[in-house]
Amino acid sequence: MSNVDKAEKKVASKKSAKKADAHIEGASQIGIEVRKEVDFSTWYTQVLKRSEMLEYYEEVSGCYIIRPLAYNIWQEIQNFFDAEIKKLGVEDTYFPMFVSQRQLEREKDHIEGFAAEVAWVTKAGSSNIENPVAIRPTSETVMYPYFAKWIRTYRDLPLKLNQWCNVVRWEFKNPQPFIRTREFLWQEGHTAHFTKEEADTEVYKILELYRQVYEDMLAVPVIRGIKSEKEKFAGGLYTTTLEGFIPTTGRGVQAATSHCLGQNFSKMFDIVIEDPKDAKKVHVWQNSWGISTRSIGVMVMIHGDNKGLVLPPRIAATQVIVIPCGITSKTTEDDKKLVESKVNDVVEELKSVGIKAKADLRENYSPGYKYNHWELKGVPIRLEIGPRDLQNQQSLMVRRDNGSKEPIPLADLVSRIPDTLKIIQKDMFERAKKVYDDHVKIVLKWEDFVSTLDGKNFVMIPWCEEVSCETSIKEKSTRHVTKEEAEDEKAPSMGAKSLCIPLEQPNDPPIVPGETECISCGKLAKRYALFGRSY
Ligand code: 87F
Repeated sequence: MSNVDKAEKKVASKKSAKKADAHIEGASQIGIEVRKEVDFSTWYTQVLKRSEMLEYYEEVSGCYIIRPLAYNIWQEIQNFFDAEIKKLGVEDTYFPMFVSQRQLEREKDHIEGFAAEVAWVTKAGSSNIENPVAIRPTSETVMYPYFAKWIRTYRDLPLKLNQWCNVVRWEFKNPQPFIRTREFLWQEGHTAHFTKEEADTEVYKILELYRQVYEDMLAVPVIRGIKSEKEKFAGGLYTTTLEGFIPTTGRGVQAATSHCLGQNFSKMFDIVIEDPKDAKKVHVWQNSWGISTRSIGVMVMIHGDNKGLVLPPRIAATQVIVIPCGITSKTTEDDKKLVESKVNDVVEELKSVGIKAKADLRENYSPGYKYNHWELKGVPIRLEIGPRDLQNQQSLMVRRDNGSKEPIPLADLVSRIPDTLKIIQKDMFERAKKVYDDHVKIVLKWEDFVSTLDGKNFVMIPWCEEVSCETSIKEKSTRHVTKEEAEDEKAPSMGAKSLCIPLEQPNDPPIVPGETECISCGKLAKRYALFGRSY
């Protein structure tokens, strides 16, 4: 049995042990049967599968089928981000997915530590391929030989390319849909600049766009920061990052990264131009940046509840579902027709003002069944219209995010629905932001570090920023437990990593240069750093 198969077996046995207390009483056949708070990983897969976002691909472990409901979210992200980078002068491109061993290993720092995850094509039919090719885990080594060819003079700069593609990283840690998968979708941007300043500016512009994807589209709060020396992309100069937080598990998740590669790759790949001033060869400054389908998983983990998905309006394929109700055996055929035609009218009216509305006029399902169905799928607003509503010229509006119900005059729907969608978007973000903020704890002495972490928190500490100190923090916060205990989310064993050095530094208390000490090693602290257990 492979490592991965074993890991999957373990997860399955853990699930059955937990099942008893996780079970949701009276959960309908189509709904979610386990509580998010009790058995998070079963809850997560149930939500994804039953909402029809995703299907397990039985053939290859760690691979999943992204179904239309989820793929649509990816397309929303693509549409927004692609339009924004076009404004920055970035052009879309497509490079081959195969890379030769010679190119892949050209930049040693970069591949070191990643090599074990690279998948290789070694056979064609039954014969061995003489020079096996790797499947791209990222495309620096695919693209940069061609940057060297295309960049000759400063007039060829800046070169700004992006590709939307799949990448393969053959992970052996527990796979999780969207969060850790062997193949995933992303965009990778690769740019070359004449000056460091220009590269720096772009790194932060891209980071800001990633922030907008998470916070403004997915309603997922993130902390912006710089990676430590230990956690940065080894092939680069510095790495900026967005760090998310999953409150249910207390774990962090890297949401997107924007790297300044400095001149490391341009030196390795010989990407040079002549300085217009003195005709000397100068190496270009490079950046690379990426955001992936992991973002969908983070959104589901944060907003989903015990009824299923909760989608932020901005990325929901269906924003409003209109359902006829109150039709009984006593309702006349004419009244039923009236209700149905009003349902259709409302949908058309909402569509005409740009709302993604749909009617559920299925005959063979009760209104209650339909409510559960669309709640499971996370549709932000449900409108109920029945014979009595028609008499009163109103409709009942039900919010998915907080369950609140409010009758709305039919004549007001075209103004109230767009407003309410905006309010839902804002409320979802603000609720999640408050939870995140409440779980970031400033810790000023080492004795409080592990216990604060164990309380499912991130820990913000005055830190010396040294690699050896980070290694020691990880070691000191790793609980040495038995195998069985380690499987249990309630007995965390994983050590803490530095997640980032936040761009927005706390100032209460401030770091006093030459005075404030690192809480782990006692050397002088440079800045506050965010530590946590992470995915
Ligand atoms: C796995 C195998 C081989 C990450 C890997 O972050 C190589 C790598 O280079 C690897 N996993 N990385 C770092 C990727 C850096 C960078 N590439 C462009 C990004 C964003 C997009």
